[in-house]
Parts: sequence; C-alpha cells; structure tokens
Amino acid sequence: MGLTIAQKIIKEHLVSGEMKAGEEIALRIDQTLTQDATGTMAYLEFETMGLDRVRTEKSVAYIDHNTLQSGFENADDHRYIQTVCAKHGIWFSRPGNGICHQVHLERFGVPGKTLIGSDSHTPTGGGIGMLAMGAGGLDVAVAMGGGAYYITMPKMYKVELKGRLRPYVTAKDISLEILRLLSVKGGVGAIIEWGGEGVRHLTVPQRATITNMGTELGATTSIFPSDEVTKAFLAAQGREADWKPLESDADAVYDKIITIDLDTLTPLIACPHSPDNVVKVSDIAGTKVGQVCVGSCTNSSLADMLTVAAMLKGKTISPDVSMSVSPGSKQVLTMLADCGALSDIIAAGARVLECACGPCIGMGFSPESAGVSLRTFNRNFEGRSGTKDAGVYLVSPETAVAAALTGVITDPTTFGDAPVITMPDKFRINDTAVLAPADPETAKDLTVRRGPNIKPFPDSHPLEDEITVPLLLKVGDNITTDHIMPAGAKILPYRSNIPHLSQFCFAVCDESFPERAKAAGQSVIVGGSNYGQGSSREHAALVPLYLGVRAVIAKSFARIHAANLINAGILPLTFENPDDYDALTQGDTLTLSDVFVGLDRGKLTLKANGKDIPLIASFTERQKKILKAGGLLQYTKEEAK
Ligand code: MIC
Ligand code: SF4
Repeated sequence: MGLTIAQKIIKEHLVSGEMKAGEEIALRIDQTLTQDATGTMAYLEFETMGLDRVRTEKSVAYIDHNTLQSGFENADDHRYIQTVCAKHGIWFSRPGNGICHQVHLERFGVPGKTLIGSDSHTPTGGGIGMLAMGAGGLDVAVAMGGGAYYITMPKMYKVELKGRLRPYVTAKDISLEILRLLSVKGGVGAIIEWGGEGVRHLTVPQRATITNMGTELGATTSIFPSDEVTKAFLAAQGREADWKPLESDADAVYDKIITIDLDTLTPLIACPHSPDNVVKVSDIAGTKVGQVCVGSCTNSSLADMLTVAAMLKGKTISPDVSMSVSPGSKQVLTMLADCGALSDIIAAGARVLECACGPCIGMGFSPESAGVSLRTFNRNFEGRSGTKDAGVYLVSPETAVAAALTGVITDPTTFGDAPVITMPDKFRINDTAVLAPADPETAKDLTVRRGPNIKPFPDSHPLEDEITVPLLLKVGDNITTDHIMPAGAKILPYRSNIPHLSQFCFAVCDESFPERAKAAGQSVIVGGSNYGQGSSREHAALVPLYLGVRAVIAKSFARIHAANLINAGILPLTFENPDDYDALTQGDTLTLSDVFVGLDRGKLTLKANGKDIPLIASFTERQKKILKAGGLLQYTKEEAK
C-alpha cells in the first residue's frame, strides 16, 4: 500500500508505536522552535532536565509576541531566553526579526524534517513539506533534550485543488472555504495533505497561509508536497541544498478526500467570533469598518505586503478607518523598503508596526468599543483583540485593503484590475538578528540571567484514588485557550509568573472563577465539545493546576490542550454519553472514586446528584503513568531515578 507524504515522514522518524490511526506513536524530532510567550516556561522546564546542550539538529527561540516593553517584565524575559539559548545551544532570533513561523519558513525549515514548536501555528512549516506540529512547552523541552514526541497516529485527509485562483481570490479564501466546509472541529485527529493540479500554481507563502490556518480546523498538521515551487523558494532564500522532493504515492490511501474548485471560489470572510463562521464577502458588503489590520503569521509574507502596497499606491485610506500593517519579518520589511513599496503603504495612511504578532495577540491596536475590525489573521475569538465587545472578521489582504479604502466591507473583485506583483529571484539575506549559541566550552562559563518576573513552576499534585470536589465552572462548546487563559498586552508579560496569571483565568467567561477556585481548594470544570481549541499555551493547563483543578470533564478535547492537561497532571475525561453534560449543574458536588483502577480500565464513574455517570478515561500506557505521577515533570524525574 502506498504512503501519504506525512506517513513517509512519520515512517522515517518513528521511534516506537505502530502507524495505525488512533495508536500512540513516538517521533524523533529534528527541529524545535519556541516563541517568547511560551518560551520562558519551556526553557525553565528544559533547565530542570539538567542537560548542557540541546540534542536536536536545530532549535530556535524567537521573540515575537511580547515585544511591547511597558515595564521590565518582557525585557527581562527576553534577556533570560537570550542567555539560556547561548548557554544551551539554541539559536536566538532577536525582537524585531519577525514572527517565528514566517522567519522559520524563510531561514530554517527543511522539507521532510520534523519540527515541533510551542505555538499552535507551527504547521506553517507544512508549506514547504515539513511535518510541523504545535505542542506544549514541556513537550518541546523534552524534544530539545533528545526525547521523542508522542502523538496519536492521525487519520489522513486529502484536499484536492482543482483549477486556478481568479484575480483577487487568494490562499486565505481557500483556508476560509475549508473551515466553512469542515468547521473548527473538522480536522481533529487528522493530518491534511493538499494536492491536485491546483497546487502547482500556489507559491510557498500561499501554501504556508493554508497550512497555518489548518490549525483552526483542529488538525494535527497540514502539509504540501515539496516540488519545483518549493525548490525555487528555497533557492531564492539561498538554501537550495535544503530541498528534497516529496510527494505521496499514487496508491496512498486517505480517510477522507475533499475537492475544492478554485475556478469558482470567491472572496470569503469569517464573522465574529469563530474562524469557521464563514460567509461570502459580498453577502455582508456595505458593513461599516473602523479598523483594518494586515499581518500575523498567516498573511505577512513579502508577496502579501507587495499586494497591499500595490492596492494602496496613490490612494488614501478612509478617514473612518485606522489601518495597521505588520510585515512578517525583517527580510520582508527591508525588501519592502528597498523597492519603495513601503512608502506607498505609509503614504496611503497606514500605521506601520514592527515585525511581530502585535494586534493578533492583543499586543496593542485593540479596536474601539463595539468596533468592527477586519484582520488578515487566523483567529477572531471573543475578546482576543483586547476589546471585549469588538467584532473581528478574518479576511485576505486584498479584502482588507478594499475595506480600508472604502470604509465598508467590500468585495475586492469589484475593484477593477487586480495588481500584478513580481517577486524577486533572490530574497535579501541578512541573518544578523539571529544569534548563534556559544560553543560548548565557552558556554560552560556563561550565566543565565533571570529577572524577578520569573516565578517557579507550580507544584504538581499527585493523583488521588478518590476525588470529591465541587463543579466550579460549567462552560459550553468550543471553549478556546483564550477563554481559559487570556493573552493581551496586560497579561502576556506574566507568562513566566503563574501566580499572577491565575487572577485572569476564565476572565472572559466568569471573572469570579479564580477567587472561587482558590476558596474551594480543589475543583472540576465541565465543558462541551472541542474544549481547549486554539493556542498551544500550556498556561491554560498550568494555571488551572495552580488553582486546584483536578479534572476537566468535556464532550471532547482539542489535541494540544488535552496533552497539556495530561502533562500538568490534570485528568481530561470525556462523557460516554454526551447528553450527561445536561445532567450536571455548576455547584454540584462530584465524586470520582477508584480512579487508579478506572484509569487502567479506561472508564471512570462520576457520582453526581445521586446519579452514576460513565466517563471515558482512555489513555495510553505512558499517559496513565504521567497522570499517576502527577504530571510529565514528575514522571520524567521518577523515570530518571
Ligand atoms: C496564539 O496565536 O494564540 C499564540 C499566542 O500564538 C499561541 C501561543 C501562546 O499562547 O503563547 C498559539 O497559537 O499557540
Ligand atoms: Fe503570533 Fe498571531 Fe501567529 Fe499566534 S497567530 S503566532 S499571536 S501572529
């Protein structure tokens, strides 16, 4: 039987397990990346492992999220990460050098290699044929130490692209179309391979937009073949030697095949507050817009920026719109400046922000009250922009500019001839903002600098055989990690300070939760389906751990969050009958008994309101050991004894 692209890479990297969907497999990891908001924790965890050097082929730390330095916290954390990198063999991408996924694609990604990153959009690397996955910080720390990465062998989906994109219809619209078709749960447990004749016409940045947003489908990752287009991209980055061809076998078997006809695709828009709430731009044309933001790891490539500049050239942004443009990397920004396109953007009245995540993670540029913001980003969860009642819409750069110029949502295909941009044969290469680690001898004498913002990791809690606790919070479907542990400019600087962060846990749903949790000492949360979708932030598990949460019972979980809960020693349990969700009320007293036997059987019984509710506790042998030990750090320490 033939293999898919992902199966080929998995086969080459398989450390243990069987390549059968649903089975646990362990993979050798070639590369890792971290960003600063999850990185401080990941490096603190790496340090507790007591190793001198990372054991990967390449590990890179990026500073791109916490770049607003409105106090000492972020600057201290940057210095901590820089010194930890120098000492332990990790490359350090300085603040201003760009968004991790964009820079990694440009400068470090290699087709056929495995990459895990402490950021959920790590699958961006699938745009050049990497098997790139988002993971919790602790899993990245373990991989840096040479340990394997454990996942459930995913199912294989294929999206066949037919035809060719029409003018003003973009890779972003392909991403929104697949979200419309599959929903934010549609990719859970699957790897999505993109193929068909339409792929040949998609450039690497377009492919990367698509693999980036595969995260919003809940997919383990997404991947494109590595072909002549990939080779030309790597050659233009001066990295042709990194190229190797990769395609699926003609007789590869897929669990699902979806076809998208590019010839008939139209510009699409995701309405508040979910990336799958997709309609045609023309359906809501005319809606007034107050803000437009271009950038993020989804749409900040040179090609995106040149398109924006060409559409803005000689025009002025509507006086009712405030527009930001954040180029994805220093390479993109310098090339925009070199060719004069940056001047067209500035002259039109856009506000140019630094090469970082910025507004995407609520680091500045929050919209006005009840504002309508059109963004080229990948997430529009409630409150994420920093303004709770704002309505954020996700669009392509073309649709974004059309709205910036007219002041209302506008179908860009009504805009006359589409701009034709020409891409350079060679990108401008200047890696001076990536600092190499010290050599092993020098590294021995280096000191890691820790600021006062860095607080110890929360204590783990050994699993108990009987847990009787209050149901402290009951939430609905599709709860995101932005609900559980919000980000934004005010909170993000405390990503290495769990006690401080804990005050904001579930602030979007119930501001009283942290106080109530502390008072209760121990508690359980109940959720609907796809609990924990979105970010890979392990803080969404570590903070509940700190607040005494012992178990989360839900209809289903998002992959990375479930892994983070297990790593933190919190039980992620699912209802055997989803209707039992309705039998539980916030404030109920819940009892889980015979937990150890239950874990071994894969089933637990929850006693609530005189009723027995069956729960699924289906974990791999390794996960059971982690849970019994009270979390991955405890487990790793016990194993090392
Ligand atoms: C995000 O887009 O939500 C983030 C911020 O990049 C996160 C990581 C984080 O919370 O630090 C992600 O996607 O994993
Ligand atoms: Fe940064 Fe936004 Fe991408 Fe997350 S989704 S990595 S915050 S640009």
